[in-house]
Amino acid sequence: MVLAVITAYVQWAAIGLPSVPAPQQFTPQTTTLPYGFPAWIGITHYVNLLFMVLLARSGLQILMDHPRLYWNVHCTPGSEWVRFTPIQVPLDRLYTAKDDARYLSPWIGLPGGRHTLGLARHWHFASALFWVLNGAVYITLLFVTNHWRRIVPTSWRIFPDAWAMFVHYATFHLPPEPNGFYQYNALQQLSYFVVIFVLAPLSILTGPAMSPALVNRFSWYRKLPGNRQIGRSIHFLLLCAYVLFVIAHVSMVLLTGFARNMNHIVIGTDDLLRFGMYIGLSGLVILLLLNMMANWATWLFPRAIQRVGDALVNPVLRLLLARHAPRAEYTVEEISPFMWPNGKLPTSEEWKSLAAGGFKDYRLKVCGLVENPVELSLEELLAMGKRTQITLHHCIQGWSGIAEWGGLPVAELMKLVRPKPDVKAVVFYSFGEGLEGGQYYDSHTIDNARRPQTLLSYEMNFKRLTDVHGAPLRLRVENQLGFKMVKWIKSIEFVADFKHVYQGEGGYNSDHEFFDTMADI
Ligand SMILES: Nc1nc2c(c(=O)[nH]1)N[C@H]1C(S)=C(S)[C@@H](COP(=O)(O)O)O[C@H]1N2
Ligand SMILES: [Mo]
Repeated sequence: MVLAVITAYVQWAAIGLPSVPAPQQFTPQTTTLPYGFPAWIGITHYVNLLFMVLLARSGLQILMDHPRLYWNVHCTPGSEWVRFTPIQVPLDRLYTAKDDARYLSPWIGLPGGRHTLGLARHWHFASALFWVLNGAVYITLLFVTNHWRRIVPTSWRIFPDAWAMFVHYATFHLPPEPNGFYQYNALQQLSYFVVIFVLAPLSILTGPAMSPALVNRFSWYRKLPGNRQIGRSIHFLLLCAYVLFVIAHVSMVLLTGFARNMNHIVIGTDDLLRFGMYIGLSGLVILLLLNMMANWATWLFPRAIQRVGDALVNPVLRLLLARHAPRAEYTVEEISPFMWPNGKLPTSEEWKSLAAGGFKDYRLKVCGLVENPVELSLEELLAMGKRTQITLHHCIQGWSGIAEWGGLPVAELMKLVRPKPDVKAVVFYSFGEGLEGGQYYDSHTIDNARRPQTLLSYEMNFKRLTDVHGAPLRLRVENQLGFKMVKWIKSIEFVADFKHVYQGEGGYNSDHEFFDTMADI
């Protein structure tokens, strides 16, 4: 970018401004190409703006929950290429990923605040669905009505012509402009084309590159960007590209005849009256009000936002992601040198004295709707069969890491306890507490509990599980986000429905932080 501007100045200084093609004067009678702004363009344009703003604001809120971006998948502190926090991770004391979350002003973030990514995700995913839907309508109409010919370049001349325009703008000259009602200038056409047909698809592709259900099933998808963190970094850089585009776009709309341009896009007429301008500006006020309402609604009715978000997004997750069993595995060489810890170490006397005794007296209690409730010591669990796997952990906050896990498949435990036919979910209770106090727990569908890669893990990286990472027993459910992998497991309950467990949302974070009930992405 900087290089391009410098080159533009050098060209201007050395050989002067390049010539741009003289704009043709069209009238409806003299043009054979599609022209003007039918209502669907104006409508999809502003619907798009609304959802882009919601996506950007909620996306930034999610980013601030782990305000570091990496090119490597391990997320070792210090290896980030950019961080939005002044904090350097201390390595001499326990510093969790949740400690690392940053506050974001509600003027920027949706909903604003610190560690509000649960609610931000509802906005992000629901907006993403509507944004994609709106985009699909737009693209369809673009091709049905032939209006694509205004956007899609069909000659290589677009490049020299666009460069000539760029040299003008970059050196603060206004070249003669065609009337956008009939034709865009070359640079304008090229940038619209890139935003619509390059940036938007890349955003759509890099989002799911962060989904454990998708990339732990289809390794090729993860390899498209390279790894989860490259996908995440590109996803953010695309946001920066949109912001740059919007700045340039709005500046040009202002500079090249604001009233006329607003009439084009807002009411579809081609004249110099101020009508479109007033309606357009009121539209922006409405956009602002909608955003303020989104913030207020989220702070006042978080549970409702969670419900609506789940109702909109879960069917899509069920259709696209939830049915796949995870199976991706990594090599020993790929194991991460560092694994961010999360959660508070249990403080109860019960867990502490068990830990002090090397968990000799630990008994895992398995109860609920089962034919054979049991209490099992670690030795007994060890004797029931062991599976090892090297897998990629996806934290909801954004970081990831590869580790080896060894433990008893939950499916094996189910053979022993024999869940009754009406069991739909399995609840895992922890010795530890959540952030706001109260027992940490989470639940899984019986289908996910049964997956081959779902483990009650007592081994990490070929050693006994450490206290920080969940000793004596922690869960691995590789198609889910990390928050559902309960550490320091105390008991397991098979249930027909998790509605009666604590606040009834299916897990501590869903109860307290309004996290999604489905953690496939
Ligand atoms: N009991 C309990 N288990 C927990 C948590 C917690 O706070 N308490 N945090 C979860 C989250 S958000 C993640 S990302 C993983 C982190 O596992 P690790 O500390 O082994 O990396 O543990 C999960 N299990
Ligand atoms: Mo997490």
